[in-house]
Parts: sequence; structure tokens; C-alpha cells
Amino acid sequence: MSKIKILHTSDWHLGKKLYKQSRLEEMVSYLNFTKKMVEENAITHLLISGDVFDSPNPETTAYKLFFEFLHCIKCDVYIISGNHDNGKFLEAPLPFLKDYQIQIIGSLRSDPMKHSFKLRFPENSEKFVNLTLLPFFRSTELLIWAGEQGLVFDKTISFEEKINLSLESFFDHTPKGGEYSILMLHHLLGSFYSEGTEQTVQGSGINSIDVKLLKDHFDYVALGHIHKSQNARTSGPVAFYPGSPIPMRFSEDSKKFVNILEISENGTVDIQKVVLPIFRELKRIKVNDTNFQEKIEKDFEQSSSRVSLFEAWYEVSVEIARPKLGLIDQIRDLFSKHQKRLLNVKLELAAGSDESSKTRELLNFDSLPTPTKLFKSYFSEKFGEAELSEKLCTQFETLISEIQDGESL
Ligand SMILES: [Mn+2]
Repeated sequence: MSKIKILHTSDWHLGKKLYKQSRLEEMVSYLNFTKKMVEENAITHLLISGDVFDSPNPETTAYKLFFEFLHCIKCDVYIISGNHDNGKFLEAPLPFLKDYQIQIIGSLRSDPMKHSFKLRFPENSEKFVNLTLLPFFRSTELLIWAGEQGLVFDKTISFEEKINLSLESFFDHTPKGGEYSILMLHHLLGSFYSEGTEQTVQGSGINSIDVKLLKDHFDYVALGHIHKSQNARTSGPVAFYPGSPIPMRFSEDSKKFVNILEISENGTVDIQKVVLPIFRELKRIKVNDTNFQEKIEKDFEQSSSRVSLFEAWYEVSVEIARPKLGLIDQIRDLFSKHQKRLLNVKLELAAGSDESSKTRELLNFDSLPTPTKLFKSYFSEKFGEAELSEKLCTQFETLISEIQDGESL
């Protein structure tokens, strides 16, 4: 019985820098590792769930690295765009790439059937895995797509309902069948755990896709978007964020994963979470202005035995009671004495210190009015009796959602 073996990865962010330092060296190592992994595990298909590049105009070295990888990878490749990618730019070379069994969907197609592909089993071409590629989309793009499909919404329904009805229509019109069904997606799905500055503001709910829209259509959702590797769902359907293959920020855990799915002709699947090597550790050391030397040197001692390909990069977070002259220089000197690489020093005022005890009220985000509510009260203050039309309100919500889409991860 033949098998389809899928490697699922995402969020490469090629071209991303950390405090002006290039990460391409680490990404070259990761891509070489991936090539090896594909060959050693007889992977048949590679899925890349968006944010291939860190910016819509990637630097040429990042772009070159991407094509060198695609040229020598020994399996079929399926890619969707993420919110960091320029989708149209990403899929522009498609006429050439198709010949190499590489498919890229960077924008919504007017024919929903064109989002899906049949991955045939090597020894039984009657049987297949159904793969649907849904690239990152902004809410307005989805509504325009829905309009092209002839979808007409009742005036009374909410913005969120319009989004859900559009997605429902999309999933209803994608091909069915196959022994197993996979959706690639670069959005938030249901609940998730995010780290550091990855958190997004949840507004009108369109940042996150409702799981109930997917559950009758798919067995596995190949997610991208969140950098921390995690199972978003363990059943109905299974959904996984592999996360970025290298930590993009000091707030991210250095331990990274990818998923391998081994699918049999009878539709049974074995999903294996594979831990990636740490190519370079990003370390954050928390100290205060009295113990910093001892703590930093202790970390150097402990980490000297650990092996990773490239030397660790550090961020030191110092808690201080009051501003102290020359402290940052002392920390920098300590790092250069030990030939270690310090990228950033963060100073934080200790709680109860002179500066921080000046009472600052904490904001309770839950009690803040929604943007729509604020807009309505602004409108009535400015125009008094005049009534805010439904159309203007919808336009405002569209605008807000576009801004939120752009802000996420
Ligand atoms: Mn993203």
C-alpha cells in the first residue's frame, strides 16, 4: 500500500532581521535541513503555510535563497501567501513553477475550484488526498470575491456574518472527495497561544476563523501565522501551527517543530511532531543592577557545553531601582570580555522604585468601548440628531478590520 508523506512548515519570514542582524545564515541551515529531511523521510509533498517572506518587497538575497531551495527540493511543493507576503508577487512566477510541481496561491481565484489539488497516491492513482489552498485574505478582499460569486447579503446582517457566509460559500464550492482532506490557511483559528508582541487586538472577530465552518470539509488544517508551535485542535479537524523554524524574537522559545503526516490509501493518518535543531539560540537573561555580573557569567558557564550551529545571541533585561550611569557599558564590556554576542539591553524600573511608584492607573481592556461604539458616539457628538447610516457604519467596520488584518503577526 503506497503512502503520501507530507511535511508541513510555515512562517519562514525570509529577509527578517533582528536588531539589524540578518537571519539568512540560519535560514540557509534550516532549508538544507529540510532538503535532507525530505530525502531521508521520503516526503512526497511539502506544504508552506504562508509568510514565506518577511516583507512584501523582500531583499534580493532572500528571494534568491527561496528559488534556490525550490529548484533543488525533491518533492512537490504547495505554498500560500501570508499577511507579510505580497501574494500577487509570490505567485507571479507560477507559469514556470508549475512545471516543477510547485503550486502557489497568493490571492483568491474567482473560480474556487482552482484552489484545490488532488495529491495522488504513488501506486494507486484512483485514490487521492484533497488539498485546498486558502491564502491570507483581508476581509474586504473576501467580500469582493463574494460579490463576484453573485452572493447578495441581507442588509440586516452583521459584518461578521457576511464574512462567515462568504467563507461558507468558498468551502461549499471547493472540490470534495479523497481519502483525506487538508486545508492550508494563514489565519487565526479558534483559540491559540501567542507570545510577546505577537498578540493581536481582537476586534469584530474577523481576525479568527470559526472552526464550525471547516469541520464538515477537512480532516487537517495546515495553519500558519503564529510563531509558537502548537496544536490548535486535536480533532474535528486536527489543526496545527508548526510556527517559524527559527525564533524571530527574544520572546519566542528557541525550540521549534514541523509536522510530518503519513497518510495511507485507506485514509488513516499518522501525525508526527518533529523537533528541529536549534540553529542559533536567542537568549534572554533577566538580571538586576547588583547581580548582573554573577548571573550573566553563570549563564555563560552553563551554556558553554550546549551545541548549536551558530553562537547564541543575547538580550539582557535589567531591573533597576533608579537610573544608573554606565550600567549598559559595564554589561557590554562583560559580553565582549567573554566574546559573547549581545544584541540588546532592556532597562526596566523595579516595582516600588521611586519612578514607578508614581501611581499609574492600569487600563482594563475589557471595559473599553469597541471601535464601532466609539465611532457612533463621536458621530452623534459631531452631528447631533443626524442618523448614522448602516452603510457608513459598515464602511467604518471594514476600515477597522483592514487595519487589524494588517497589524497581525
Ligand atoms: Mn503571519
